[in-house]
Amino acid sequence: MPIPESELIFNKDGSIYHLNLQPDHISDTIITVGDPERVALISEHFDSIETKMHKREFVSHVGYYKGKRLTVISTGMGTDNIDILLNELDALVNIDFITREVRPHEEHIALRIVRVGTSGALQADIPVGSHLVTEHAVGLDSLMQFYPLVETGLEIEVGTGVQQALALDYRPYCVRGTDLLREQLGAGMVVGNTLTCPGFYGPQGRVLRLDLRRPDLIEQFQNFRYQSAEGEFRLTNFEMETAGYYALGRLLGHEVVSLNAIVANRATGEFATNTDVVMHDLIAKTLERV
Ligand code: R1P
Ligand code: URA
Repeated sequence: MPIPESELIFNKDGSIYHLNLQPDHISDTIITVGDPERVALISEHFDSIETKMHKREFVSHVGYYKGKRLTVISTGMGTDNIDILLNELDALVNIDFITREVRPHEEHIALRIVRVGTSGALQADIPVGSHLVTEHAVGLDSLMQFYPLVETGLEIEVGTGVQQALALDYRPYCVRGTDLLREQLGAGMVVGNTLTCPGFYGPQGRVLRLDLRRPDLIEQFQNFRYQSAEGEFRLTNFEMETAGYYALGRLLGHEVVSLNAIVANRATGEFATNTDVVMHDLIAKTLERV
């Protein structure tokens, strides 16, 4: 059955609605960033750039790095944008734009998607300036209220534990990322469990002029522990997209990894004075390994 025009939306040039890209624009390996200005910081290392596109916060550069075709796309902030990003990237490779039909299972293309973003550490032993690769992502956002995500026993138990620890009236979702990609891209980095928050201030326990409903939120995040057969589980850092990536990656059949430049530490109260250098080094590692 063809997907209706109101659901799979094309622009006049045949590109997909928000990303503004056509199927032959993208490569199988995609680096994603939150900040649109970070796209050029990555593509400036390319040998050549074949396509530049932008619409809203989605800026895309496609080109070659040491002979390998790469796409870099910015997403802006939040898992609502990751819903758009993952669904539209998947459509570019797994839906026939002429017939509007999903390609057969045997023709499924699995993309490799590498998020390169900033993040705040929750634990004192993860210093600002370090690089962290996400093993499990825990989503406090509502995105998975709308998809039939299948979680493992451990993932459900961690989500239930976080729900109880924070006395939430919903169970956060928890997803372990792709092991192979984490080992390849995250070699030598801190391996952590990332909390994805639906905001930067209140949902990350920051107080400017507004009081919080949960004044001890940061302590609750920091003190959360879950004992499993694999050892002790703790939350190491937070940001605003990773759980959406990991959950939609699993649902759509794409390999995803989140690499985090730790720019803040909420246990010590520090913020990095050299965020540009921390991000530059993470970009260099990513390009060498991808
Ligand atoms: C908040 O400042 C933003 O920074 C982090 C958060 O996830 C959020 O998007 O990631 P990026 O640096 O990739 O945007
Ligand atoms: N990004 C976030 O979402 N939180 C931080 O503390 C730092 C970067």
